[in-house]
Amino acid sequence: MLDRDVETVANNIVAEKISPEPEPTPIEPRVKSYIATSDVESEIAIKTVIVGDGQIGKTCLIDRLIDNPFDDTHEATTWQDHEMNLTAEREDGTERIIRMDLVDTAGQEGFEGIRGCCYPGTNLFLIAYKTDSTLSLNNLRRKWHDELVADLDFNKGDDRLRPDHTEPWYILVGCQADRADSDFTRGEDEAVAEELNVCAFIRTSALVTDVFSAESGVNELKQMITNLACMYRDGMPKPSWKDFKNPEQDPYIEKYLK
Ligand SMILES: Nc1nc2c(ncn2[C@@H]2O[C@H](COP(=O)(O)OP(=O)(O)OP(=O)(O)O)[C@@H](O)[C@H]2O)c(=O)[nH]1
Ligand SMILES: [Mg+2]
Repeated sequence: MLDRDVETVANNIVAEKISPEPEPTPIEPRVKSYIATSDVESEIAIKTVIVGDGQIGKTCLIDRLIDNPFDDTHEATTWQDHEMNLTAEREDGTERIIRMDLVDTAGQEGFEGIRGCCYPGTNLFLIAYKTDSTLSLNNLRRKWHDELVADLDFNKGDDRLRPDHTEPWYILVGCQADRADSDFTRGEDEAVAEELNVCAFIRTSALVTDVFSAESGVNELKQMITNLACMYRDGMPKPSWKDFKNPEQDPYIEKYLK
């Protein structure tokens, strides 16, 4: 090595040592709150249904959403209806209440008939997969999407098929993201989000106790449901998961989030 090179390396090391530590970037909440315009009604109703393969963690996640603790035991669901209230804040600080009918369904084969009974009137679907299972992710593309779209065709005339709502509003929900091998489907899940044109995409864990943490994603999901419920009821066009990924880059979304 030339003396000149040695000197350059030495200077770089000194510069590295004396340069101040970079300021940590403040962590922004990933999902921002919807700003409801002041002329909309104060209470809105919304029906949300969760679907996906059996034993992927749908019921455990719903339990977390309704503030129940994590229960490790699995009992196959047939149909479970929950009611919950969500709140969105208006620009003037007043609240708008969203009364949500939240339906948990059976993921197993053979329950198509029962599931079909709970689809009519649904405004928002949580389409769920397990983050270490490519099979459960791919089944969203085929089995679950086909089943939901067939139902929409079957129930022509309900309010999901208004001219501006010709496609289902989906949130793609990854379950059990705490698992060591949960990165198994990373990348593939974005392809599914793209293909199914979902409104949002959130990875969650029902096992993580702090529902406000990024590792849990439960509060993030709740906030996103609130945002989409308001946007749906205000007759907004269907947003794309990419809009929520970079809200600051999209003037349309930024206008509605704070
Ligand atoms: N590590 C981990 N395990 C989970 C999590 N959620 C669920 N499980 C496990 O997965 C099992 C199945 O979860 P359920 O919520 O019952 O599955 P499901 O999708 O509702 O199943 P079906 O009702 O049969 O469609 C649970 O008994 C837990 O042991 C999670 O977030 N993390
Ligand atoms: Mg269940």
